[in-house]
Order: sequence, then C-alpha cells, then structure tokens
Amino acid sequence: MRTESLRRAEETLTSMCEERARMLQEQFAVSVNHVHALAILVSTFHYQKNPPALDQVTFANYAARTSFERPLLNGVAYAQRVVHAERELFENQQGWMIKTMKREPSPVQDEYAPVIYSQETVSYIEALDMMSGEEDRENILRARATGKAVLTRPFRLLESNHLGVVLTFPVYLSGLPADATAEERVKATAGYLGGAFDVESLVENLLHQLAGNREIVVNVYDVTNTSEPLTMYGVHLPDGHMSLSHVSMLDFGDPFRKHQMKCRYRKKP
Ligand code: WA2
Repeated sequence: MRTESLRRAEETLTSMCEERARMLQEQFAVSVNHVHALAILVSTFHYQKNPPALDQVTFANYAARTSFERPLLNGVAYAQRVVHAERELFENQQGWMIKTMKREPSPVQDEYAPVIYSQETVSYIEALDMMSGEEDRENILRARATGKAVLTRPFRLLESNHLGVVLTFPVYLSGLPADATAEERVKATAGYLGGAFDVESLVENLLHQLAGNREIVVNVYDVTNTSEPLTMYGVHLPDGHMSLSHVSMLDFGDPFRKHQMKCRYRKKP
C-alpha cells in the first residue's frame, strides 16, 4: 500500500511538472517567434525604405496592438548601433544624449546601442545605451555574431527589479548573405530588437492558472553551468528538503543556454 500511494504521488508530480514545462516552453516560443517578426518589421520599414517608414509613435502603437502575441514579455524595444564617429550627428538628429543604464550621460565608447523605439510599457529604456549593462551587452555581441536569437542569464531587470531574462535578435543592413561569417555579420549590424521576459511575475501568472497549483512548488533554473545552477524562477530550496521531486527539461531556443524546471510537493505526500 505504502509503495502504491508513493508511486501514484510520483506519477502525479511527473505529469503536473511536464504540463507546466510544456506550457512555459510553448509561451516562450511564441513570444520569441513574434519578436523575430518584429526584427523583420524594423529591417523592412526602417532600413529597406528611404526615408525610413517607421518612427517611435508607429512602433509603439504596433507593439502595443500586438502585445497579445508575446505573453511572457513585459515589452519590446529597438536599439540602434551607433559608432562613436556618428555619435554627435545621431544625438543632434534625435535631440537627446545617449545615456548609460545608470541614467548618466554616456562616456566615450567605441560604439553604443541606444534605444530609439520602445513599447510604452518599457519606455524607461528610451535613449539608454544597452551596451552599458553587462548582461545586455553580452547578448548584443553574441546575437550579432551568430545572427540568431540569444538569451541572457537570469538577472534583475531595470525598473521592476524582477528576476528575468532578456531576448535579443540582431537586425542587419540589407544584402547580408545567409552564410555570412561572424565578421561580416558584425560589420553589417544595424541594431538589436529585443525585450525582457519578466519571469518573476509573468510565469507566476501562468502557473496560477493551472489546476493543482497550491500543491506543488516550481523552480526554473539556468543550468548552462551545471556546477552552478542559477535561479530563474521561484524560491531556491536546498536539496534533500523533500524526498519527491521531478525535473522537466526546458528548451527556450538558445542552444548556448540550458534550462530545467524542478517540481516538488509543498507537503510530504
Ligand atoms: N529591456 C527591458 N528591461 C531591461 C532590459 C531590456 N533590454 N535590460 C535590463 N532591463 C532592446 O537587446 C536589445 C532590452 C534590450 C533590447
């Protein structure tokens, strides 16, 4: 009897964890796909039109009206690549100065990535050089060298201070061949389209909608470095706290990063 009820508790935990991992991965994937489409929108209407057929008001309006397509993102933005020689002209044209993520006027750098278009929900990153933040900077460099969507490790997002990850897609000047080298990609980079996954509040929201939510505790980890798992969601509980646990694999689409979900019962079954 004892082993039979334990077996059933194990089975239930497994299916609840797998369901949650599937839902999270699915909502993550649709959000990433839509940000990909936004990167193509910027490429099409900002760079393949002369003069550009896009401005802040149009971008903000389109981003707001399509936000239902990106359920786990708190907002999207476009940061333009500006090399130092172009800084003065750029600032004069925009009518504002490039600022650091600490909101100070930016010191001289080789290049900058100031946000020129933003969804209203993240309007606080307008004019900020996204290369001035360590996590965002690493994302920018990796995205433009690979041409792929990339994710940061979990960190505290600006303004909300919630735990989350940033997604970045590169935008290139037209004419880049599909098989371009990393060097060619960097040279042809126009800017970066991305957004922040507010994991702390939006995943909470998602899990709350599911049956059995009160019975289990869910954690999500970035396990890219297996010897040092980073908490991405949930309160970290030391191992061995309870006997039953289940680990579900997660694939968020960046092969450089590995993630997993760990589920446990709140009370001993
Ligand atoms: N967006 C929102 N909140 C943040 C953040 C971010 N980055 N970084 C820290 N808190 C415009 O990769 C380009 C968005 C970065 C894209």
